[in-house]
Amino acid sequence: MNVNSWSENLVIEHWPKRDPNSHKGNHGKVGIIAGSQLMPGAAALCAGAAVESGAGLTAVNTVRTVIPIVAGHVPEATFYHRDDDLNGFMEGKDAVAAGPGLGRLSDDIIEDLITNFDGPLVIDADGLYELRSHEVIIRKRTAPLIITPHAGEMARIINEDIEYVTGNRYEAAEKLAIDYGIYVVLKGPETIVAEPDGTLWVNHTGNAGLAKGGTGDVLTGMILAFIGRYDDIQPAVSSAVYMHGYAADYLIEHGEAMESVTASKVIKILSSSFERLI
Ligand code: NPW
Ligand code: AMP
Ligand code: MG
Repeated sequence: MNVNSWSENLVIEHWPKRDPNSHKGNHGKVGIIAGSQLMPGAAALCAGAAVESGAGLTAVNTVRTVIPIVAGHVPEATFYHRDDDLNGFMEGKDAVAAGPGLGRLSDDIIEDLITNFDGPLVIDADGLYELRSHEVIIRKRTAPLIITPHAGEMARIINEDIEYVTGNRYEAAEKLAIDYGIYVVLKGPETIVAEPDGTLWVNHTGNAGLAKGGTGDVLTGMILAFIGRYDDIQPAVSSAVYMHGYAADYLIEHGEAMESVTASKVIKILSSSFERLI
C-alpha cells in the first residue's frame, strides 16, 4: 500500500498568496451548519477556526438561542436561522460544512445538502451519524464530498467495530473513499486523507493534547476555510490537517502542558503558526 506524507514543504508550496487587490468575496464564502441548544460551543469553535484560517465570509446556520452565543465569540460571522429554508443558506456559498454539535435529529439537513448543494461539502460529527443510509445519493453526487470521522464515527459508517478501524486505518479509509467516491479524513494520531481514487496521504503533526472535546470542530472549520481559499481539494484538506496539528505542537513548544491544550487555544495560536511556517 502506497502512503504519501503531507510535509511542511508541500504546505508552503500550495499556500495561496493573498492578492493585495483582493476583497472578502475572493477568499471563500463559506457556510457552517452547526450547534444546538446543548452544544453551542461546537458552532463557535468551528466558525472561529474558519474565520482565523482566512475565510472571506463566514455564515453560520444554527438554532435561534445559540446565535447570540456564537456571535459573542465570533463577531465576524453572519447568521441564519436553522428553521429557515436551507436553499437560501446554500445560495452563493463556495463551500459548506455541516455536523459539529448538530445533534442527531437533523439528518434531513444532511440529506438535503448531499442532494442539492453543488459545491464542496464537508460533513463531520453528528452529520455522519446516518451517513451509511445515504450511500445511494452520495454516489450520485458529482461535487466533492469530504467526511472527517474519528475512529468511532468511521466504525459506524462502515458497519465495523472500532477495533477493526483502529487496526486497519489505511485499508478502511481507502476502501470507503473509493466505494463512495469521496474524500475521507480519518482522524486520530497520524490523520489519514484518502482521495476518491484511493490515493493516501498521512499527516505527522499534532499531539495527544488534541485528545479533548472541541478540537475536531476546530479542524472542520479549518478544512472548510482552506477549501474556500484553495483551487484543489486534497492540498486544502491535507494542509488544514497539517496546520491543526502544527498549532497544537506550537502550543507545547510555547510551554503549554499537554493537559491544558484546548480547542480555543488552538484557534488563538493559528495566526502565529501560519506566520512562522509560511
Ligand atoms: P469512547 O466511549 O469515548 O471510548 P460521539 P463525540 C468513540 C459535539 N461536540 N477513537 C467513543 O468511544 C460533536 O461535534 C461538542 C476511537 C464513542 O463510542 C458532536 O456533534 C462540543 N473511538 C457531538 O459532540 C465539544 C472514538 O465514538 C463514540 C474516538 C458528539 O461527538 C465536544 C463517541 O462518538 C464535541 O466535539 C477516537 N478518536 N472518538 C461542544 N463544546 O459543543 C470517539 N470515539 O458520540 O460521536 O461523540 O465525538 O464527542
Ligand atoms: P474529534 O474526535 O472529532 O474531536 O477530533 C479530534 C481531533 O484531535 C482530530 O483532529 C484528531 O486527529 C486529533 N487528535 C485526537 N487525539 C489525538 C492524539 N492522541 N494525537 C494527535 N492528534 C489527536
Ligand atoms: Mg468530532
